[in-house]
Amino acid sequence: MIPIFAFLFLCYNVVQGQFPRTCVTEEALEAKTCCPVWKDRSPCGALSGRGRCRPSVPVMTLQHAFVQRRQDNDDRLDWPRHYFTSTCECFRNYSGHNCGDCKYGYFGKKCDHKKTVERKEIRQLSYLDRKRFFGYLALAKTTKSQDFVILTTGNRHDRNTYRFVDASVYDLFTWMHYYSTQSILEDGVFSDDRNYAHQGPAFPGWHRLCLLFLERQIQLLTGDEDFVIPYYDWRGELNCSICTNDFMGANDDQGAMGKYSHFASWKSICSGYDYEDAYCLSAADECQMEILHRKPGANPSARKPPTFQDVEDTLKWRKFDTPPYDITSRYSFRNALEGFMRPSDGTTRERNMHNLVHVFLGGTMSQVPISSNDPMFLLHHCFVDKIFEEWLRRHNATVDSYPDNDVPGQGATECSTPYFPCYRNKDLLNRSYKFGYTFSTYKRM
Ligand code: KOJ
Ligand code: ZN
Repeated sequence: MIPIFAFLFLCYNVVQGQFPRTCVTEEALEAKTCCPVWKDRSPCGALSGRGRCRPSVPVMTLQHAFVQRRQDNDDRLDWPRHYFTSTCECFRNYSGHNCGDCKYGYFGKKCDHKKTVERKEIRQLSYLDRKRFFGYLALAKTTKSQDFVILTTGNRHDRNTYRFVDASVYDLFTWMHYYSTQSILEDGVFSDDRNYAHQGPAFPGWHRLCLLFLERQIQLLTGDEDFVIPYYDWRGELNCSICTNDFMGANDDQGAMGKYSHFASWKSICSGYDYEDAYCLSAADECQMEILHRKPGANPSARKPPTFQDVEDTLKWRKFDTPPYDITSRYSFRNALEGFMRPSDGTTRERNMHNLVHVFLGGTMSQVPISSNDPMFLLHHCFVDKIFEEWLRRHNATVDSYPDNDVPGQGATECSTPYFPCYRNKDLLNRSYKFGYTFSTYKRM
């Protein structure tokens, strides 16, 4: 059950963008400052040497010049400067919107202990661990986020219509994906082939960060510091073998999630939403939030997930990404992984890899703005992240493998949208142990 107040809000209006709760007061918005006070009563824990409040650095790219010319073009460009020009910069291993948490991969009062957890294939989890995973997800779906709120507006260019509302921890995560996938307004035109999380070099890192974000939120919610998201190794699957009620849930012939599945009562936020200039008003319509849907293998153009060979072919591309850094990029690891290009020849446009799995699973998962409503999204992207990690390792890649580019929101030094604090897109090209996790080996029968 969604807490009643959040539920009521969701019924009327809905939203996007996660914002630290303490940064949406009139004063903070007016001052464009998001430097929440930490336990020591100083902004960003400055008195304790955890961080400081500082003007966020503008990104000096072509795009930035464009932002300056047209401040109101798109609220997400040059994130988070449309909302906040001053944010926390955290020192040492401190992190979080108020420097009150540790960087991914660290723990302890002083954040000076390194932690490494192992992400496993869902079929490698013990019965108990699997049940725990579903229990944690249920809790995340129904517990209000303490730290963040989301922004609802019928007109994203009119600040007077902004409303910040509560959301559950899981819905907050879903919204962040929704928010970053909405078309970008450029020169007065909404461009479908640009967004902040896909169709460009930010794709692997953006999704890495979204998993880390939810994983951490669930760790904080449950007190289980070792919680990790499992992955789904879909290579060579002939059907979705984890789409059973013991695992990710079975669906009926219409695609509706079966009543004995773990997610039978889950409702999708923002489903059916199709207004370009507003963020997600679907729930304004009598709370018509849909249940989750899936139809694995039903789409004739996506009967099966990618093969072992597709994954091997993807891994061989040495260049992380290539101009023009979009869905037409050739010989690009990112474009092969994302699935706009045939992995074997690096040139033919076809649906494969990540995109193919979304469409293969069908229903909620196949619609970009709402796909993250289905927890299958977590398992799928966790495996995509495992492939990304394998590529980083095989090619000895570093942050410098990330290309300089002018794709809005995807510049090397731009902040990944809409995260707090700032994670530069290029910095996500680090090995996963730096972020505190590794992957199990998994041999399929
Ligand atoms: C959903 C997504 C995505 C791609 C597709 C299919 O989230 O990234 O569906 O192209
Ligand atoms: Zn996505």
